[in-house]
Amino acid sequence: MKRITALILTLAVAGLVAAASGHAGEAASPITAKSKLLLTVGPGFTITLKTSAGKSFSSMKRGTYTILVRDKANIHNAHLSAPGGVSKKTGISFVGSMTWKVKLTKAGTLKYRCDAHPTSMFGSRKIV
Ligand SMILES: [Cu+2]
Repeated sequence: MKRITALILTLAVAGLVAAASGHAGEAASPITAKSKLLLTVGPGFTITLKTSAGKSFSSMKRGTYTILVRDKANIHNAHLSAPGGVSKKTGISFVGSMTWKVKLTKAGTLKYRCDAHPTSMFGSRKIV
């Protein structure tokens, strides 16, 4: 009986450790401006922001980021904004790639969205 209890405890602790370390492929700590970013919109109804290595992240340090924007549909756009007057966007009819240099000087929330579908295609990251 004791052995079974110990086994259950071990499994529970392992589960907690796995939960604390976050999702696979997601940076656990804030990324820095050394990471280049990829903002991809379309061709379906999706907009994603990842590192160029394909990693997800939830927070980022202040700094000047290079963002490669890939706008893959003429019904969507990419619109990014952040505290300090940061506002960049592609045109909705635009299809193609462009590179943005984005200077994040203030803590807060970086937001990105498609202006044509702002309630379904959006996301945010914490700036620290
Ligand atoms: Cu859209």
